[in-house]
Amino acid sequence: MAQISPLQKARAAYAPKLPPALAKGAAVRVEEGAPTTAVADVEKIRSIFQSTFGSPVVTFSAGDGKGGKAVNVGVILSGGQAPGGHNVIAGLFDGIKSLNPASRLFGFLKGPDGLVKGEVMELTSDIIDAYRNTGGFDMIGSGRTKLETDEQFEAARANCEKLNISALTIIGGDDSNTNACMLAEYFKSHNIPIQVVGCPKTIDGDLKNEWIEASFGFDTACRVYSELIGNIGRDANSAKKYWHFIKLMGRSASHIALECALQTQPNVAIISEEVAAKKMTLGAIVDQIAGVVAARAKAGMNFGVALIPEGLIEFVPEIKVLIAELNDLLAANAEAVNAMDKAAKVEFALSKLSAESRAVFAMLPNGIQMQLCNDRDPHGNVQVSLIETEKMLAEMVGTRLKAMKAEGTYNGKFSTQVHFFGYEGRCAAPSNFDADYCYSLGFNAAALIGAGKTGYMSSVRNTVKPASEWIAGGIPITMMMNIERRHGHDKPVIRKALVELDGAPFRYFAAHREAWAQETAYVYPGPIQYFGPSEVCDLVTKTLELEKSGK
Ligand code: FBP
Repeated sequence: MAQISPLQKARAAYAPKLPPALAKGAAVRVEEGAPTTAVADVEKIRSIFQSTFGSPVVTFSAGDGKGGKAVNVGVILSGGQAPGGHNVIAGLFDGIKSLNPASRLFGFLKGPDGLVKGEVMELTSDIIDAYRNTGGFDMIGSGRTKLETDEQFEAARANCEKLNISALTIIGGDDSNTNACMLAEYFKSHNIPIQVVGCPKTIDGDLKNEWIEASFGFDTACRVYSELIGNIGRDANSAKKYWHFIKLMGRSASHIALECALQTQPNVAIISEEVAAKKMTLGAIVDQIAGVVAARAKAGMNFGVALIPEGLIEFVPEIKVLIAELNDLLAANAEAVNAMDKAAKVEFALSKLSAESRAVFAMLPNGIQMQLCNDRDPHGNVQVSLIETEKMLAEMVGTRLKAMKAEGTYNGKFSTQVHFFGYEGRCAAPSNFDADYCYSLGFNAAALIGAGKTGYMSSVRNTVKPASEWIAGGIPITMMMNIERRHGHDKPVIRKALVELDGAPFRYFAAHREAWAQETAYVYPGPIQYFGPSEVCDLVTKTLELEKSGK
């Protein structure tokens, strides 16, 4: 093992907490609820998932401590990194060993690709111990390959059979758990005795519902970004000469931007879901920010902090329509487009788009046009982390302020600094919350395997309370599915949980944002604390706190 820091050394000794149902091991008592349905497009989802659709929600209570037969389990990390992935694997390892010490865990390498290609390593206790409570996915790597063809499923079966693997755990976000659901359905409908269980991962925080209170990694990533935003707020208020435009990760939903706003109280935070609901044009967003800049300038404050969600561009109504057209266009002409250089792709798009979308596309800076024509990821998503929305908005606000100066409605100075916080937070050492939550999700996945479940997602609830009150169980993945358009086709996918404008976190933000715009009310959350008093070490996100406050 490479040299480790004093913090890593001390952190390795941290013993994550478990819900009481798992305290005696992963052989649990299972209580089954009523049959379930899908969030939307019920009949289509039922017809695609004929073998797994409708399974009940299950809740666990502590068993008698007696395990069962040994199992060989495969594990995959899928999609973007999120703090705590190693603890899910450690929890899964300890969980299957509690079922039977002869159980074995195999890690498929580099994501779903490893499952298809049969690239795999056994995860023994010395490997697991070296990664406990660490950030990163480097134990086995990750990838974004989409599992959807029968050939891939057959290759997965053959690779599992070689190692006598009877259960797979897929640790991933909405797209990866959609993969897990497809695979579970394929195995069950073909009488292949391999269970598939998912674990909810993504810093984006958009894989959540009544049963999945948070996706892991959201807590840690938001704390890392909030620390940096807090530092920048201090710098802005010290130098008093820059407006900082900070883009925050989150491919689609604005949960990260909202949580960071709640933690740090910036002058501006754009929430994409509000932009879509109010049908705000790009011009309206620019006007809103310019208005805050002008008001602060009038009060003698030519500085500020603005948070921009990474996914914003896809929520601006006219750009959303444009992207949907571009997606279909690029998918339908993939071969020809792949052979073009960036400038030719832009020309091609301009020549084929509808008149409305062409006008919108033509208005965008050339750099953004090129970025919108970039390849989609394997799941058909625009790679928004590559689109420099923060730069675009800073420039557009500058242009608007110049016009306002000419009209006599603004008389300040506007200098900008742009930042993008994304990759900085994805591999941080998990906070206590994520360390405990992830370990519990993994251990709980072992309990689902022990209970013979397939097509389920590991669910640990009541997480605003201490772990001694957490509730363990599982929910059928089909319950979260609907039909969406991807790569020019209708596909079954897990529905993303977007920021709810009538939810408590957004309402709290909306009630305070005017004051935060006018005043300099920055909060400095500081770095994640791993050791010390519980009130600074064992926090939950403001989002979760407000969601569960019942307000
Ligand atoms: P997941 O949904 O797979 O967890 O990924 C989240 C994310 O970090 C997004 O916030 C971001 O847009 C994207 O991954 C970046 O992808 P990549 O790592 O491929 O650059």
